[in-house]
Amino acid sequence: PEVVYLKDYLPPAYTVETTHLTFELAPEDTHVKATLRMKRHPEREAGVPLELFGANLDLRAISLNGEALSKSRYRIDGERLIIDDVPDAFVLDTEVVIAPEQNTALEGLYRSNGMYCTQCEPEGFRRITWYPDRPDVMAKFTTTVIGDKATLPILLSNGNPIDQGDLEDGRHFVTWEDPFPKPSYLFALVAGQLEVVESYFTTRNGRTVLLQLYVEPQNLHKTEFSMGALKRAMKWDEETYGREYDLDRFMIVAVDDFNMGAMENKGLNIFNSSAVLANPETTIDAGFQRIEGIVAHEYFHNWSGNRVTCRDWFQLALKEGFTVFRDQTFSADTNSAPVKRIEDVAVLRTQQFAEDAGPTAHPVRPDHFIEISNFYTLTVYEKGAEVVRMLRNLLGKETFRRGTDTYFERFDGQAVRVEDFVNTMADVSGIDLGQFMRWYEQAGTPRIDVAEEYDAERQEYALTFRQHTPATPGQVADSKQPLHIPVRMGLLNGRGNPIELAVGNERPGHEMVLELREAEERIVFKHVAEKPTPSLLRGFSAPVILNFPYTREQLAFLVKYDVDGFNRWDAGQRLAQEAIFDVMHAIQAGEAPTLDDTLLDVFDYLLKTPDRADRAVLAEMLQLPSEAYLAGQRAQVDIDAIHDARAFVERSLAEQLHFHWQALYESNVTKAAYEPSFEQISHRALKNVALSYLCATGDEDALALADQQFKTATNMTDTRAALTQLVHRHAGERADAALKAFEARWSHDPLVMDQWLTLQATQPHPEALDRVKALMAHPAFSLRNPNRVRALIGAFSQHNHVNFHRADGEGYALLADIVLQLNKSNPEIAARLVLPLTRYQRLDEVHQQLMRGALERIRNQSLSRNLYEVIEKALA
Ligand code: B3K
Ligand code: ZN
Repeated sequence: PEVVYLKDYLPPAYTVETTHLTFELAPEDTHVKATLRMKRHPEREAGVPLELFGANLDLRAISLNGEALSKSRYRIDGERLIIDDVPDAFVLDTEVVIAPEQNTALEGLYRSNGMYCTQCEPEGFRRITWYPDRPDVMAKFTTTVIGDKATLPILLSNGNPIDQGDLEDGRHFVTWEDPFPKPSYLFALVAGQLEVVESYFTTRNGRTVLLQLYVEPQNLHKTEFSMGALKRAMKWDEETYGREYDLDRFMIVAVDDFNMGAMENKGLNIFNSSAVLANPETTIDAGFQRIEGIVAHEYFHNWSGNRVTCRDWFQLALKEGFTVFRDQTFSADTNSAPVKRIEDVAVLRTQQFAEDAGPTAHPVRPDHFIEISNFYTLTVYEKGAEVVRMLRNLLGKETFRRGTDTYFERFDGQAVRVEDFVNTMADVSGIDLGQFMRWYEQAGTPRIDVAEEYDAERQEYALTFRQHTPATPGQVADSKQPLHIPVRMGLLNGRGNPIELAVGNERPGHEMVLELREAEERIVFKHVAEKPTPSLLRGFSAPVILNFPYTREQLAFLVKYDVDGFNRWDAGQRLAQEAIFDVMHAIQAGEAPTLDDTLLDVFDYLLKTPDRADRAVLAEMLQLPSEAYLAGQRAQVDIDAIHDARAFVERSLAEQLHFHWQALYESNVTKAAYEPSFEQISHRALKNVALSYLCATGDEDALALADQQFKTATNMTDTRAALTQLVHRHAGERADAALKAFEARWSHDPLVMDQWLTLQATQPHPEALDRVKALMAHPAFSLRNPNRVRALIGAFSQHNHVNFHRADGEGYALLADIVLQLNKSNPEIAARLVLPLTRYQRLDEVHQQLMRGALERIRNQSLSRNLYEVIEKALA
């Protein structure tokens, strides 16, 4: 397959001014007519051949300026159609036939439950018609959709409806016009039997926007929350970024079969139903919060992505990193800021750091690809958001806002590069961000080792920071340059109070942002009367691994006294990690493990002094680091030992603090009617953390309590938490009966059954693999639907380490089998699903062999471009 390089970028030889499309919808033979008014790009010379992209298209007619083109005038080479001889300005007409019903890849135009819908980012539009399908070609679209009136009463596309009417044979049509020039990846079409929920939003300039949420009739009771979230997002973007909505209507459609979470098509967002439909009976608290974030994310793209878009797909993080940052801060402002930060950092450190450490590591802005769909990654999205956050840390909130205002103003209506964003920030702030650009170009997670010295005589405290970034594929360690890193920090004295900082002539107060630029830097704090405890990298001010040789007493001290909520949590996690690794070493040495006293004291303190943290933060602090996170901290990973050690610590805390867990449970039971409010969510989180510890003992009383909660719960959060305990603690009869009852009640709702699949797939008991295999034959499962695949197979391979990594290799074999099936039907999902198999580098020889064996078995088949790229990297 062809490799595409950033350095080869050339502007398109011809651009499109207007695009007129007509769709005659039919499952097996949809006719698509396109009329493109094109002209030569001013920067390209005359006479260059015209290049269009297409895939799986049956070309029926093609003409230039009204004259049909004979076969000798053009050629088709793979995904390209080339016309050698075109004038400087011309009209190109084509007609193609496509088969939405056969489209299982879910890219382009496809059918989902009888509904027609599209997914065009990044290169799906070429499965609809021949087109210069690249984001730097922006055209005004007019789209006529024709379909059967009885079965397709709703016909949607981007922009505003400008015409509609009945046709013969029971068909009707609607014509849509989008006044904003856009790249083809933002095109959308929807047709089906849909119900609509409507509301209004008045913008700050007094314009009224019609808000429409289209769903299948059975989902009408799940729309209220998203509509509210959309309005909150619209208001927040006006207040926080000065961004106002620009069309008369904003439409969201919920679709069952969807590869990703959602898509920001101009004026017509298409959502995976799992990312928009919510109801207290069917959706857990975390689900509500996820939905709120995704609704906001897609809405925010209207400016960061649509009004200002990407020049080429290497710039993907320009829109994704920025928009993730925007949705993270929106959620932080709407709910609990420290909890949101804790959750985002946990994802980053567990999953993105693992990506950075594995064979598919790449810079935030990659410089080459085979299949761009493989680059919708944690690195582009989550690390991309961290890079934008660092810019805000460096500039300060107000200057950052001036920067975003200037960016939107300067580049409105254009397709631009990461440099355009960063240079704007440099311009408005006067800060030199030349070195900062390395964050976009250099892959891998930087490490910072920090050493301290205290000189009591001179009352000076010095910190030495040494940074380096390990090698990643294609970038050797020697080529890695030092980065420009903001480290937010403070110092605490022995009573836990913040120390007034004095560095050189600067007096920044109790907290400052150090800007590291060199491989090694020493900072001296003056007038420090006693040896302090440093609180470093507050709020996780940079996406790095920072090591400071804290004693356990210091970590416990930070949990109690640090003013930074994130760092309090982080200190506790680090203490728990050390306690777990102590146990692991004891088990490995054949000694009897014991629970670390300091950790026990900290938990005792937290449970006795619950007001020291807000409830939601407390619920995070009481949870142990995940097995996946713990594995990421080891150079040599022993999956079973990590699992056993973590379980030992959990059980010890459960037993030794039994009385406290009981009290915590009881004091957080609420009688109030369910609301996804922050207040209630915190109570439920604490109650269910308590339930989990109670059940960790395996006590009959605790399992009876879970059973009772399961039977009496009035919302999915409590139901699912209880059922998870019954199944994961292997509560025998009780678990089986509860699973059956759940199935009987919810078999009609696929999004609820996804949760039923997931909690069985993630049970630590050795029967999990057989259970997963059996569930693949259950009516609730389907290999055709990405949500079902993620719920069962994705959950098993990502969140059930002990069973996925079974010593007999059966977990790997199962994943390889499924990946090979999906390779044919849905390559994008196959290439994502296979990733856990590529992370074998830190496992023992036996596991490595088994994993490579499974990958080689995949490589022996004929592979899609998506899977080919991932497998080649993994086996390189
Ligand atoms: N921009 C879309 C990405 C869809 C790409 C799928 N291959 C989702 C989002 O980030 O909002
Ligand atoms: Zn996005």
